[in-house]
Amino acid sequence: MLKRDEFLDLVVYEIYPRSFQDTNGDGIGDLNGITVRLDYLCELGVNAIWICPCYKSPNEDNGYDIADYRDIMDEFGTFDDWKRLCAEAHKRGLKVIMDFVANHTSVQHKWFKEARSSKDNPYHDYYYWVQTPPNDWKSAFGGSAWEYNPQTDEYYLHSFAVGQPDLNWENPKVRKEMCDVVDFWVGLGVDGFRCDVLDQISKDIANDVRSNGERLHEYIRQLFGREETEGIFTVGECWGVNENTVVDICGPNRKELTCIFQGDHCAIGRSEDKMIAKAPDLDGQVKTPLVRWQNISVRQNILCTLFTDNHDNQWYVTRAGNDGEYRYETATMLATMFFLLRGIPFLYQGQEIGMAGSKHDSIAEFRDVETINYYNERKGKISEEELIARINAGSRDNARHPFPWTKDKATHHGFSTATPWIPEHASADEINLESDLASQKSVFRYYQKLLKIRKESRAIRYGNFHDLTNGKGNFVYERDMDGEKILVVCNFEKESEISLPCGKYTLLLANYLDRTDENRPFRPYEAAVYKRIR
Ligand code: TEU
Ligand code: CA
Repeated sequence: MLKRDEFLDLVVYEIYPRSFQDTNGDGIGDLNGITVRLDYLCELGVNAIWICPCYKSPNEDNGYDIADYRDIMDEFGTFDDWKRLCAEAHKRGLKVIMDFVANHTSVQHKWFKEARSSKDNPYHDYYYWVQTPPNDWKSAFGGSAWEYNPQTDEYYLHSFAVGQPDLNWENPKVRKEMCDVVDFWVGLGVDGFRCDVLDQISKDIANDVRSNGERLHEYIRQLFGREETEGIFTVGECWGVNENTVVDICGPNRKELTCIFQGDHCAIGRSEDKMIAKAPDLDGQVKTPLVRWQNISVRQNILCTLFTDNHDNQWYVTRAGNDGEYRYETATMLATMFFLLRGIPFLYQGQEIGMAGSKHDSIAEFRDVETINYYNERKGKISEEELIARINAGSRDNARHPFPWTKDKATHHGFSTATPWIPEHASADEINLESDLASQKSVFRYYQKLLKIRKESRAIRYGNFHDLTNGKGNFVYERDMDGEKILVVCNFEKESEISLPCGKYTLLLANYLDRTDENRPFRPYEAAVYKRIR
């Protein structure tokens, strides 16, 4: 159980188990693979792990299609493996956050197997059924969101893959079932939940409303506003939330969520079509929304989430910066910019070693349902070259290659003794933990120092935020509390003169090893952190 202020001490590390560490030689990451790497996470300096879905699943969407909310996916190990992981994490002071997928199940779930069998089955209205599609809603993974079910001569709704039927939250039995799932895992010692597309559980099909429906707060409060969930950390994936609605969900006394992922900075480096890359605009697409949310956070007393990467997106280093000659500088500048802000940092596995986009030649090297559907819908309509280029730019598989622990090719860079379920990152020989640690410019060691500064500074964890930027091409801000002042300077692509507020400074951290005097020009993707003496 955590109190609200303690949430600001959290530094969460997101783990995609399938791609983290294999320990039984089947080429698939597993729960024991997380357990054996817990000391590594403590060394990095995180204090919580968010485990992407590890429940029973046919893996049409790599675990986000759940067939049993109360049992562990065969490929990831046993329930005892999960219990051991949870106990070992808690032994190290690591909080355990599970992924809570409330909007849909797998078609393999018992509830759906029953529901689709006949119209009068008691589970039938656990899902949405129509005689004919009432609208042209599309699935997030392409194609119609309505799938025909011959057994009942009806269509069911699936906002995502065909195998992910949406649960009907208007049905009180569904709400009770999902509260029981939460209580089951809280009873096993889970400290929190990351709530998958939570704002989509309240819809209004008749009025063309796909998310943020009028009963959303009622449903969230029913899930997490109970005595059983007092002190449980919850972060909602609610992309549709804005400044006005965020307080309704995350306000201190709302008894709904601790925080949400606000994603206004997530569009950088891509077009409307997420597979089509676009030149980044760090000022307009990152600095501006970050400043806005920092001010909202202070003004409305809500807890922001601070994140650049996750398992759904091309690496931020590639989208927002320079993943070639300035990969180290970009990775460390972004880390400095994001993780000294006011809010709760979320790191995704691999960003601590400066992971960047990969390059593959054929659709056969991809696994993600969204990517494969995208390819199949366009094959033959645009050139294969253009299609593969788009997929390399925007596929979620960029974030799902096996974690490269070492330089050793025989063990697939330390991930597995068997051929991994997905091809390795094309640059795993260069970008891996072993090589990073051997380098003078180690992203991992920079993250370690950055997280240590955060851990030791009350101004950074609880303090105010002041935007001190003048002009474009950089982001300068200060965090202050009780006289402690931390100044953060982040330069973007071009070398620039950055005049700092007058005062005396002590340099705490810099990503250019020769940064001494604060008055010399800031170089491409240079970052520096100062303690202001006065
Ligand atoms: O993603 C929800 C979501 O935001 C998707 O629309 C996301 O943008 C997707 O990756 C399309 O680009 C969550 C999970 O993070 C994702 O892995 C799942 O596939 C999805 O929900 C369905 O559970
Ligand atoms: Ca395995």
